Amino acid sequence: MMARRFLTATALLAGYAGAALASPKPWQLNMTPGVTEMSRQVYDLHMLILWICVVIGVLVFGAMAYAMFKFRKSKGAVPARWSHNTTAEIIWTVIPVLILVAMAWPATKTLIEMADTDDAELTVKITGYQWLWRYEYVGTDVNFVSKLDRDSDRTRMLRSGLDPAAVTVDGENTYLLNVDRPLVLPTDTKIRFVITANDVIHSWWVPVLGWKQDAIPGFINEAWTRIDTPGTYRGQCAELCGKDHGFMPIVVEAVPPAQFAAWLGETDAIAKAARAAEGAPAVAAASIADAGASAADAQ
Ligand SMILES: [Cu+2]
Repeated sequence: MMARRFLTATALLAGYAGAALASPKPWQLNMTPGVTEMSRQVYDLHMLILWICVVIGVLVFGAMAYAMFKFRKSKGAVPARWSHNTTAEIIWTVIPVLILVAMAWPATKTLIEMADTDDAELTVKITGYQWLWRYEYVGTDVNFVSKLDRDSDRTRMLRSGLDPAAVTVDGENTYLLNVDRPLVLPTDTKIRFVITANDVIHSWWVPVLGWKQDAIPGFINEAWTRIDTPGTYRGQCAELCGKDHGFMPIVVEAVPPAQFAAWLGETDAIAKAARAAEGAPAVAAASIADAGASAADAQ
């Protein structure tokens, strides 16, 4: 496949060998191929269409440059007098139509696949708020908010005197890119997202997944992913949603399915204990207080 060859060539040029580009790097010029089959299809489309545009650009601007140089007035060129040529008009109508169809065909195929949320093994509801995200694992009690981490939040304050470069995780600068509680997801699992908002329009965007989806109050939008590679993937709200729009990052922690099942089971048990503690009568509250306290710690 031609697009795949372009992808490989670009990958080699960029100097990485198949490894997932988890975060954009300084001076990175191109988009990320991502960590899902769908994001790679999107990347391939992007490269295919980029190269089609490059070829068209070279042909059109090349022809213009040649004509301007070859038939310039100082060489005594005389302009042609005809104003209508049916053959030329048919050619310059039919060729662009063929090019558009050639681009629309793979793009439509990808869009249809992108919209197909059937047979998902896990559903996560995402709600955008000013200015944080809520994640609910449908069918469990796991339901938490994820907001800008404390380090970034303190540093961003006016005249905090703190150094943004000092906000790091594992040596990576995560200023305004880290959250207190990441969205934990399993790899190799079809995950369906239902996305909405509580106040204004937000947009949930993690570039390595290959799409972004608007979070609109009163509407439920859908999207899905199947992540290949475990890792920490970062994103941000991509819809101008108010004064702290720039301070609502997204972090996805993709872990192997077994590790995810363990995490979900444990977190669900804590959430259920906390709920039981809330609803418990006063006499029983003392015995459950410990469970509640540990649940609060875990939050
Ligand atoms: Cu937002």
